[in-house]
Amino acid sequence: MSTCKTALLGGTFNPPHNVHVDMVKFALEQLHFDRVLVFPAADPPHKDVAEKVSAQVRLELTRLAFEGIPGVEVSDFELRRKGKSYTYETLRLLHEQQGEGEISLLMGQDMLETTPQWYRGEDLLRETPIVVFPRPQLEGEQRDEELSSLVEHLQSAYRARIIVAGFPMQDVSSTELREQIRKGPLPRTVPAKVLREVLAKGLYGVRFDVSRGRTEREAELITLLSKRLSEKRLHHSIAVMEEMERLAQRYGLDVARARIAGLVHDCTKDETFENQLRLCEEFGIIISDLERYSPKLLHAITGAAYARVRFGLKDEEALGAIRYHTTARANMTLFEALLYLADYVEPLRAFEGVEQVRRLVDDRLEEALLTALDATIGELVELGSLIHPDTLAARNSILMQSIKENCHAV
Ligand code: DGI
Ligand code: FE
Ligand code: FE
Repeated sequence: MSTCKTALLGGTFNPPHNVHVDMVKFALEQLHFDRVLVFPAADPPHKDVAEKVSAQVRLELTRLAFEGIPGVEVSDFELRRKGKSYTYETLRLLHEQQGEGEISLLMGQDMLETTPQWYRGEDLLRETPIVVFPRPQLEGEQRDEELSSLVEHLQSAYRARIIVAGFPMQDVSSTELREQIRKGPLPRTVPAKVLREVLAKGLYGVRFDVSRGRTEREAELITLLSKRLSEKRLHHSIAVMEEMERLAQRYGLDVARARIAGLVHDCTKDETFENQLRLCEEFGIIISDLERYSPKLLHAITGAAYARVRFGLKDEEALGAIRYHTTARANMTLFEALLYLADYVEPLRAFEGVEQVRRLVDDRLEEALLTALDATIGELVELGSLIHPDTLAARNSILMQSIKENCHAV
């Protein structure tokens, strides 16, 4: 018989978000479960799941959210079941299928409060170990006591076996997430792969077209860009525009100007190498040898000129930020740094290391920049690519800045 330590997380997952992922990772890494079964709920027979996202689609989104995390199985068990999916019944059927191994339930504090009222809830509490994730503590609130008295009560009334996870379950409202997806700024708290699928399927009423522009000027630019960029690149550009808004608010930059820079930053990205060279000639840009051998770098240089000449963009700071958005440079302005980072962390980005920079970007700008530059340089070395001196100078200038600060402190 298997003695595998299993946990189960059920939910609607409409959409799945990072709190779900973090709870599951915590169970695997800190509580040493061997596996976590994730069970998206079936469509309830008499009422629509919000926004009519079918169980099959929620299952697909949930699979994307947990993809690549060893030990997680996203299961269509609930979807294949006939009748109502009472947790007690689900557990009973699972035990029938797989024999002895114990299955614990993962849940948030809110759910634990209502468990005794569930279908056969008292039996469930007697038979099933539970891991409860506490509500985040608000300043001055006595949540801890509330939770411990609830746990004590359930233990003495039902001999429930309850573990309180040392990891709070942030309050995330799915309704708000869907609203943010629809209206922007795109949330950072939904995995990028999930967001991309939501966009591809147009779920939750999301549209990534002119309607995403907030002013006539933005709408006009989106129309122009949609003729020059692939759909994927246009989505990225709109996501950078919205990320710029978030960062501009955070760091006191003009939001309207920041959004425009984000929107147009990659306006020549989809041009061929020949066209890039033609644009350089047309705009009188002289490029270095190194730039000629690093075609990926040209779009930042031609993009700034194109935005100035063809889009009539007059904001010199924004144009400068576009010019250096790929390589960065020494002693960047705040505008330049924010565009470089918005491009790196926008919510549709899914590459390795992006989460680390996302965690830093709101509070530790320099560290975020340094981490992003280090990762890029590391990757370029790995690929055997050329490294532009501006990229190295950017990194060096941040390091020298922090050395200077440390020296003053001594
Ligand atoms: O245009 P995006 O894809 O949104 O992003 P980007 O403008 O930052 O371009 C990213 C690419 O540019 C990525 O493949 C890494 C590459 N890159 C960044 N700095 C350098 C660089 N490539 C070379 N050869 N040298 C650099 O210094
Ligand atoms: Fe770019
Ligand atoms: Fe970009």
